Amino acid sequence: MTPLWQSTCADCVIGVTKDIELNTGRFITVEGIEGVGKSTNIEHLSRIIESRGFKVLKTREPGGTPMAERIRALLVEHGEEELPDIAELLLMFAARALHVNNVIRPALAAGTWVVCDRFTDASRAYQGGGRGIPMNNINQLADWVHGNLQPDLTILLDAPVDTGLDRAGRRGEPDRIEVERREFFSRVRETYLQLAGSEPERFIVVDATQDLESVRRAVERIALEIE
Ligand code: ATM
Repeated sequence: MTPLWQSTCADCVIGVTKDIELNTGRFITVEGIEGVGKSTNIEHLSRIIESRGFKVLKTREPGGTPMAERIRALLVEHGEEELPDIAELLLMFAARALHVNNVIRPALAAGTWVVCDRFTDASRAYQGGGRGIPMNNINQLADWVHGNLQPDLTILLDAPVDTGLDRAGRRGEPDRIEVERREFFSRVRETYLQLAGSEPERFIVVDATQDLESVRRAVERIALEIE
């Protein structure tokens, strides 16, 4: 059987996107620094969308396919050698290329809504803002890997770094990225907020310092309103 993504990509390459868009699911990404409650709210968001009668695929980055999950392990483990920033960025995009082609595009083409825990905005925030890699290099990779696929909606769960790190710190041993210093996560958060400010039509920023029930209700309203 021909995988769906082949025909989808072929159609996109020749620029016939309008009709396809009418038949595809929505691509929703959820972003934020550690400890802002992404996992819980992704569960809630997905349940509400399902209750509206849509099929939902929950997935995550880096990861989401068997090989991309193996790349994720390389990225988060404390490995036996130093991982240069450029290698970190390229591995993120290698995992993303697998995920976009093998999972996200086929799901959207089949009418499934995709709810993804992090996507390219995380590369902009962590590798761009956090590590200092120029944004135009990241955007070039983004164009190359998924030029004609952008999230329809990005929910940014935002909280001050101390709040996030404090909550995340209670979850056990930090991985290779989580051990970064507070200033690193401040730059990540600032970059997320700048991205949200520069694309207000795509981003919704949710104040994740509110009590859990208020955040949950905010996410619920969003899930009920997405067209
Ligand atoms: P989660 O633990 O939130 O699933 O993500 C793993 C790490 O990958 C996370 N680290 N911290 N803190 C953020 C990081 N990450 C990037 O640095 N760039 C990316 O493009 C993505 C998708 C994730």
